[in-house]
Amino acid sequence: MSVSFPPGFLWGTATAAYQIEGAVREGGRTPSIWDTFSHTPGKVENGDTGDVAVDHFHRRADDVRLMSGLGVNAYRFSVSWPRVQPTGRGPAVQRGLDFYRALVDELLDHGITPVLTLYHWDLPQELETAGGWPERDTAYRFADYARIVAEALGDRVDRWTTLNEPWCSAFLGYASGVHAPGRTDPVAALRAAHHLNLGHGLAAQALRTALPARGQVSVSINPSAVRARTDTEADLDARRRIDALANRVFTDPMLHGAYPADLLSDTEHLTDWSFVHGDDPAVIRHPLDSLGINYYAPSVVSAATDSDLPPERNDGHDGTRSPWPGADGVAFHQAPGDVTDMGWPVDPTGLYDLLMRYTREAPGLPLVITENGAAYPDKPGYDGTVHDPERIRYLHGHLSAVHRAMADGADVRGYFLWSLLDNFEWAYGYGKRFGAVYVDYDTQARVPKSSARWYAELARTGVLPDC
Ligand code: IFM
Repeated sequence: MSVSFPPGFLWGTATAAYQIEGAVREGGRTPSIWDTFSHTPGKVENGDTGDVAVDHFHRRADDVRLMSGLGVNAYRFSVSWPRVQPTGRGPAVQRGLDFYRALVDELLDHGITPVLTLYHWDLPQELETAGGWPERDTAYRFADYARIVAEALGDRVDRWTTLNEPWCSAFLGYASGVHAPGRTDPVAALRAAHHLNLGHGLAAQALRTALPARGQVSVSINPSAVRARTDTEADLDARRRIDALANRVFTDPMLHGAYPADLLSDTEHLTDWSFVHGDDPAVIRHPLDSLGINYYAPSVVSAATDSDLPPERNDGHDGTRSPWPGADGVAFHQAPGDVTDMGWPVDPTGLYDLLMRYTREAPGLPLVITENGAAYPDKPGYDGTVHDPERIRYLHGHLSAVHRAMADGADVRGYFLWSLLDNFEWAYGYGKRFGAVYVDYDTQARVPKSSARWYAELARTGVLPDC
């Protein structure tokens, strides 16, 4: 049976600056932590970097036309901090702001709503050299940068997101080290998590001050749908611990103004959390206009037994450093069923569960799926077309879960397919393709896959057909 989404639902695609722009040395841009990291041998598969990426910096207008052809009504992109404020301090570089102003104007000319993310992981390297997110000052620098971008674009962008997936910035960046800046210090990761939260709250305040009344403020988290392998007390406790580190470390201060007591006690052997100052939780709990949820796959955990591997997130990395400070004794397991090219299980029920969880936890707060999608090893056929039926099945399953959650009371306002284009997939380089549009990395030619046409029809009609 086909199902319909309400009129006004946002049907979008999403990207991030470092993953698509390239042009890393143009217009006064200076290196971000991802430039440094990707140029460090052994950090990114195949030695890939974002130097050229998919050349969106030069192909911006064509990419907007491409989106318009797909019929989407919204586009989520991120601003590169080192492109607009190269050292992370001081005045903005006009050429950097002009790029985003032109992008936004082209989107608006095509009837596409811009949804702007301020931070999708590309911290100016100079701020990392000064200590990065483990240092409190970075949160204040982020709020200044938010003000600069809001003053420049607030007259034409209504939807603002502070951070994208602060879990990845804090725990993959500073604990497991598989993301930039590649540090492996669990205490630095907890400090980073707090300063990202603080930066979010301070930036949200700065946005409210700088934006017209219609401006909307949000944050995109990647909550984990954590499942216990069994319902033994030990496995349920493993789930509680990972839920604290994956989810509540961000959502408790953001939504409720306090860190979870169990998180503080689970990590007390590492830190006394004295880096949280008196008013910080109140600053972090800035009222939001919506909550962005990025979802790909659930996690299955248990109490570790002797035969289990060290606690790693099921993300395809086989590094031995854990991204989970204080969660020794927890093991991760592969969920059963199909997997994507990332090795991530395909399980839309995790998305349903998360939508219902935040519906209960934050009544009245609208939800937006700000990322969902899958990587598959897509290749053009003999006639140059690219068929990706697995991606259509993945999207269909997840959108059915969104619809079911809405029928059960979740106030979901939009869905953003990750990603518009194949692009630089962080530590995996260009080997993993998430795009609805195929990119030939030799010629930069764009070829909409069959999923792009399928999604265009959905965006046009709002009707999810039977699959
Ligand atoms: O490519 C990333 C994106 O930058 C953040 N969310 C997950 C995506 C797929 O790994």
